[in-house]
Amino acid sequence: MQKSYYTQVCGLIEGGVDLLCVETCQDILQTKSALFAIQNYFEEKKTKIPVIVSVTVESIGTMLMGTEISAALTSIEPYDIVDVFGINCATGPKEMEESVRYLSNNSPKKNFVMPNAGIPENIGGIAHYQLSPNEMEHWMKHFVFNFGVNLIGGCCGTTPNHIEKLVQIANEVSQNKTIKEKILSRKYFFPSSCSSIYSSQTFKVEPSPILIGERCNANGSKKFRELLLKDDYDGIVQIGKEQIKSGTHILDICVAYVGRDEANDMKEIMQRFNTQVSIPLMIDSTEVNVIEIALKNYGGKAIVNSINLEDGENRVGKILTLCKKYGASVVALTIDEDGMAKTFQKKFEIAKRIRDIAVEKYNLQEENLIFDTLTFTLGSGDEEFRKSAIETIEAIYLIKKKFPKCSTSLGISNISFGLNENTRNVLNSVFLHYAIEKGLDMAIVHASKIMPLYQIDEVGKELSKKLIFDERKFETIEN
Ligand code: THG
Repeated sequence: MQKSYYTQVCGLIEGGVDLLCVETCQDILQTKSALFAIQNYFEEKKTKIPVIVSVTVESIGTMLMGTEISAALTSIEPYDIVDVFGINCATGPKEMEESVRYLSNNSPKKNFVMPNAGIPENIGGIAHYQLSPNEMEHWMKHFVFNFGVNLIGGCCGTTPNHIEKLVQIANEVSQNKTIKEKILSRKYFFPSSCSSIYSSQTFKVEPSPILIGERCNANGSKKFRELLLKDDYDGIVQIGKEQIKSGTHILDICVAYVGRDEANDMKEIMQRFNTQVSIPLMIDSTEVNVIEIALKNYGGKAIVNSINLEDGENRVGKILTLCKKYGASVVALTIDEDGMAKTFQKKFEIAKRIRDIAVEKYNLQEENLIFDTLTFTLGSGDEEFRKSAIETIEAIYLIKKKFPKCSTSLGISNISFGLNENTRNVLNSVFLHYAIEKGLDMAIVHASKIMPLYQIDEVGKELSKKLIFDERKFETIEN
């Protein structure tokens, strides 16, 4: 599709068009393929003309595939080449009101509305459009004057009489300085988010945290691994769905397994998860080509898990380039050339270094950065790691304080590797509690095993707390 769009882009631009309008979009992944083609053309030819993306929202309030307007916006917002975002076709202006209100309140892009002259009525096999030019004028004035819509047009069923009304509205705005300024200074709130093709998920929830399901992981789940070894991709979809039932907001996907083709497994899984799983995905891989295949096959806005500075800036650069190109957020681990940082100061220092590279060199917005300050297990008894949990959560506090626009995440289960299952569930839950107190936004967890504190007995709570905060006391014999 991208190739076919590229041909069209060449023809249109070389034929002299003033702007490109990717419109009547039904499938957000298809829209992205058009955007890649446009992006490639702009880069190759060192040129840029304005771009409109316009999705089609059915009367039920979503796109044909079930995409909510918030999910469509989240998916397309990262593309800097898109100047204008809006909706066209399918319905008249009345049915579009809630979507237009949403875009007015939330979209950082200029807003666009191009309705039909009402919902088409099928009379004797021919579509009839019943909305009069005056009714069109009424609604479009509402959109422009109350919602601050920047660009208007008429889609199916509109006649020169409808368009004449739109021109009058445009003239009225350009002659009225106050209204013009009001439209240009529209306030919006666009929170950091990721999305599936169905719905969008903010990085901040009340109460915290965002739960990221850890079960779709070839290294972290025996069940997943066994299904993968049988090429049972549909069984894998079920593991994804089960996690949604236990309250997971995002799914972490890791298919790295020795002796298997990780890129092919990732592609098979993304093509299924893209449409069959309702929540957004986190792509857990260290391989640049695997990450690219995943992003290419995903219509939503994914999170890439992860980057670090282990091999210096080269690899980080490659992955950040992909995040920018495909519009993804990214998890950054506090690891550098010297290995995994142990103290909160060093963890912060690495986070800052990554932040500076991502923002200054790769033009990624701070909102798309999620720092994972990593923890070693407290289950080994190793003297060196007794303060691991403290350092990890202090680093979260510092990062949130210095970079409030960035998010933080942790793989909670790492804290308890080596302990028995019951102990793990208790320690994980208590550790999560204290990490949240320090400002943790997201946690990679086995959601159904996380318990609220009140469900944990006092002994379990107290022992976990002592372990986490290194409050070891030696029993001494008096006398
Ligand atoms: N940070 C980031 N990503 C990560 C991690 C992190 N991804 C991988 C990992 N850590 C988080 N995921 C898991 C998944 C499973 C387990 C731990 C972390 C786990 N599994 C059981 C075990 O190994 O004992 C297996 C249980 C089973 O087989 O069913 O503990 O920190 N950014």
